[in-house]
Amino acid sequence: MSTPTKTFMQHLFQQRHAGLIERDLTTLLHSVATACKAIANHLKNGDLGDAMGALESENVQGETQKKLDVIANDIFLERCQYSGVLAGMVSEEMEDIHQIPKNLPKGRYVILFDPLDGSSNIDVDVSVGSIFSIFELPEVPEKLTIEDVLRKGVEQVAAGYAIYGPSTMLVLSTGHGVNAFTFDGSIGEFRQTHEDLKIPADTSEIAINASRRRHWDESLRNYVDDSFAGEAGTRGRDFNMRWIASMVAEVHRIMMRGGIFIYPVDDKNRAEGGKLRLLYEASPMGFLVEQAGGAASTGTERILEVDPTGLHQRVGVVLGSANEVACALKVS
Ligand code: P6P
Repeated sequence: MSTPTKTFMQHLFQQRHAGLIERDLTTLLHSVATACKAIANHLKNGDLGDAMGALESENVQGETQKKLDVIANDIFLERCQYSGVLAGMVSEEMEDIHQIPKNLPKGRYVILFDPLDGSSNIDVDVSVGSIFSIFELPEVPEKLTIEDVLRKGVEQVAAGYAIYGPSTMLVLSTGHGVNAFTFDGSIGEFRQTHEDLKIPADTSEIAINASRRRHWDESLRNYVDDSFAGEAGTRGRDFNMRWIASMVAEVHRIMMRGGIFIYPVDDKNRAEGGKLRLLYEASPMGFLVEQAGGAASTGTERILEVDPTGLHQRVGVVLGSANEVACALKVS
C-alpha cells in the first residue's frame, strides 16, 4: 500500500514535534481548517442553497455584503473563538476587534482574516477564498487593544488562505516554507498535495485590472505597456494577462506557476491608500509569497515592513515572481 499523504493535522503535528510551532498554534490552525471546510460546504451548493445573493447591509469597507460574507465571518468567529488560544480576532467584515466572550478561555494568539475574499465572484461561480494572518502576543491581555494588533507583517507566526475552486485547498506557512493541502471529501480532511512550494523567479504572466490604466502612475503604465508590447518591445518576449478579481485565486496561480499580481495605488484610490487591505490581505499574502521565494511590495516598500496605522488600512500591492517584481518596481 502506498504511503498515504499526510493530513493537515499530521503536518502540524510533525512541525510541533520538530519544535517548529507551539501546541496552541496547532489548535488554532485546526480551528481555521474547520472553518474553511464549513465555508466550502456552504459554497458548494450555490443557488441550490439559501446562502446566495446580497444583503441590504454594507460592511465597514462600504461594500455591499453578500449573505455568504456574513455567514463566512460568523463561521470563523464560531470555530475559532472556542479554540481557547485566542486573545481576540480582527475581520474585514467587522469595524472593531472581536473580543473573546468572557465565558471562554483566552490565549496569546491573534487572528486577522478576510472570511470571504472576492465575494463579488460568488454569484457567477468563480473561485473565492478566505485569507488569515496570525500573530503571537507576549502574554494574554485583559482586553485586546488596537496597539496589540497593529503589527508589522514580519512578526506573523503563520499565514494562509483557503481557495474554494474546482477543489478546495488550504495553503499555509508557519514560517518554514509553504505547503498546500487539498480537501479529501472521503475522509473530511485536507491532505498534503504540495510540499515546500517555490515561486519561479521569472514569469510572463501579469495579473492587473487593465481597465484602470488611465489612473496608474506613469512608471506603472510604462512597465505594463513595455510588457504588453511583447517580443517586438523592450522586454523582447510576449506576456500574458490574467484578471480574476479574486486576490486568492490570483495568488494561488502565482504560488502554483509564478506570475506577478499588481493592484497599485492609483489616482482613483490614492485617497484611501489603495484598494487591498494590509492586515488581512496584503500582509498574509506577502508572508506566503516571500516564504515561497517571491517578493511582495506596496510599490514603494516591502509589505512586511509596513508599520500599520489602522485595522482596515489599505496599501498598494505588487507581488509574485521576484525578478518580475524587481522589474516592475525598477521601472517605477
Ligand atoms: P477590482 C476582491 O473584491 C478584491 O478585494 C480582491 O480579491 C481582488 O483582487 C480585487 O478586489 C478586485 O478588484 O477593482 O478588479 O474589482
